[in-house]
Amino acid sequence: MHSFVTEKESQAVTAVEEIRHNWSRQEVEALFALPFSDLLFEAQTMHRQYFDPNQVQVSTLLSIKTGACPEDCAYCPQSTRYDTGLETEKLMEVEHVLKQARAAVASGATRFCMGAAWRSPKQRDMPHVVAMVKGVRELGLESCMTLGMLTQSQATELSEAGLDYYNHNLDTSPEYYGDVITTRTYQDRLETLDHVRRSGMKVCSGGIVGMGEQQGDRAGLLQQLANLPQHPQSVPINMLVRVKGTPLENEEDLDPFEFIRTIAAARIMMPASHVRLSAGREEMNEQMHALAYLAGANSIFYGEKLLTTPNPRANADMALFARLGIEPERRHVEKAPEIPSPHFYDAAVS
Ligand code: SAM
Ligand code: DTB
Ligand code: SF4
Repeated sequence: MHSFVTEKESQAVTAVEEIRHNWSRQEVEALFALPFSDLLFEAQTMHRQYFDPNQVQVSTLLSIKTGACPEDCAYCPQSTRYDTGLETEKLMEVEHVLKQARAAVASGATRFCMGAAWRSPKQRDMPHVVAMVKGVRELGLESCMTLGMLTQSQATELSEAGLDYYNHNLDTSPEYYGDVITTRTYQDRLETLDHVRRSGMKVCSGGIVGMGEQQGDRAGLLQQLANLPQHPQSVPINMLVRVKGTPLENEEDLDPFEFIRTIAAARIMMPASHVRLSAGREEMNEQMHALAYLAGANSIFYGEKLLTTPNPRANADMALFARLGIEPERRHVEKAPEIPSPHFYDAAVS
């Protein structure tokens, strides 16, 4: 550490040499307060201890049920409460999903994520989503779903069907959450994550920045994620996509360096997790992408559409990978010590 870093800042960085679950808000805020170059240096140093810095995992995303969602998430074009002009679609046929999954294989993706605009799945939906999971896995893809809140038995059913990851975001800090969503609580989200973890599936959980929150809220989101009993194996960091008709359509631009700081802090705090550069990439130029990779982002959603909004075209991503010497990650080989299983924690607290 060079002499320009204060003792307080240096403590923030040197305390992170192991995988931790006891971050204080002050410590996380100290990371955000580091000079930009110091923060990126620490993030990149940490990144290299756990991952090949020149590999980025690519996932594709498919909306399997679109719009008409009863929830009131202020950022979301799929909420029935906001007039966003979105065409709604009921649950997709399994065969159609598998056709898209075969296209994802052909495009070089290794993970296939399926998202539904539900508060939670109904029991009658479960046989259909289970069939999708089985079909996707037979194609040799890792599977991921995001279907809203899950009961323990739904999580177990999906896990037994072979679902690898479940995505459920905390979205923001506990303090800011009520300004964005009123139809489900932060505790509801934590409970779904608990059900997913206990079912043995891997957790994908992150949030959205650029919703008018303060830096402290971005720190609070990462603190919540990193202090979960097990770090989410994937951490999507979404930049708000401002969709006309949603309450957040006129939200001000977030300073792009704040976005990069959030990625870097996530990398330092959850060093063995894939940090995914998620929504909002369409508005980011190549330099911004390169900074995000330097800050430790090592996963992207790939393909020209997210769920309902546009994403950079696959060939633009591949062209940038080539210019930066990045390769798509073929298969993730864990360099980190195994992230302990939930049962480890059960034993530790009993
Ligand atoms: N309905 C399920 C749920 O919310 O749990 C799953 C699908 S939902 C669309 C998945 C995630 O997409 C949300 O948690 C949110 O983080 C992200 N998202 C939705 N709209 C977004 C937007 N306009 N900009 C950035 N991220 C968004
Ligand atoms: C996540 O964190 N981001 C993805 C995925 N999980 C499901 C969704 C982004 C959605 C962006 C808005 C849209 O396209 O509808
Ligand atoms: Fe519904 Fe999910 Fe959108 Fe919220 S984020 S409105 S739960 S689809």
